[in-house]
Amino acid sequence: MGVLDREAGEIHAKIVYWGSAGAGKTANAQVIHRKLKKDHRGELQVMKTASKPVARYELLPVELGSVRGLKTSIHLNTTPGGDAHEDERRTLLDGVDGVVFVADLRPDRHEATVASLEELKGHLGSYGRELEDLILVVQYNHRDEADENALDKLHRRLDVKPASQFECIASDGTGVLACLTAISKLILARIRQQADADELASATPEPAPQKAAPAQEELGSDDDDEVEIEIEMADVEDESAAGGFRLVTAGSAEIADGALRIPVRLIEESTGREIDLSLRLSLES
Ligand SMILES: Nc1nc2c(ncn2[C@@H]2O[C@H](COP(=O)(O)OP(=O)(O)O)[C@@H](O)[C@H]2O)c(=O)[nH]1
Ligand SMILES: [Mg+2]
Repeated sequence: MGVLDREAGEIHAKIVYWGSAGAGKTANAQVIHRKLKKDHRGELQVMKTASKPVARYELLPVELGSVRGLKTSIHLNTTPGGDAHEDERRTLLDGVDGVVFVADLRPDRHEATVASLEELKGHLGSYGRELEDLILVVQYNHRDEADENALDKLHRRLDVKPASQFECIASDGTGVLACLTAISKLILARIRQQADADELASATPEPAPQKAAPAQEELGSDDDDEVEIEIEMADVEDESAAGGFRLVTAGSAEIADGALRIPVRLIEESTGREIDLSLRLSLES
């Protein structure tokens, strides 16, 4: 799991891109490798499974540079597909800090997507962990190959509460870096928070429970959670700088008290921050 080493001045974290076969995990890794400046990433390594039939997955070291004075590195890996490679997928989850769950929006892949989420939960359980323990970001991918209802349908079936979610077209890069930026920030904030809490605990030999509680709250305050990271990009269109919000539906519309209520969610493109709103339209009789 994530390491913050103040003496060495370093933070290390691990992100796994998880999802059913064909969901777009490899496409994500390729886009990240292509778009990040060379000094912000290592080589994209295409790994092969030890078991047969041989399947491929990717490893990519990402260097975020100095984040609040600490040299920050992220180990990113995708997973191989296929029933034969469940054990290898499980191994790749060891020590993970955050998962980008690549959910395939194509209707004929919803079943496989749900199964993939179940597999993820099962493997985490084998490490004594739960989905809720780690930072989960859902990437609804293949956006270009599904209609507007697909997201709602799949979202309901997955029944998870991700820290953030994105709609992406990984094959052309849409949304990929915004998704990586969001999960990186969330993970780094958590690692720092944990390290601060550990330091506080070890600095207080006989902690009085009544006093520890407010200190903990302070550490978890919103301000403290904000980690400024910049993922620089090579000379390509900077999608995270595009600014603005994306609007997605966040549930079914309802008619009540002569008005139509439509739950919607605004997602800030650059950070993944979500704002839930309800549109209320009065019905003229
Ligand atoms: N149209 C479209 N194709 C995609 C998208 N994401 C990935 N692909 C393509 O789908 C295929 C499978 O993607 P890949 O990244 O290999 O899936 P993986 O099995 O999860 O690693 C490749 O041909 C990708 O180029 C997308 O959002 N839209
Ligand atoms: Mg792949």
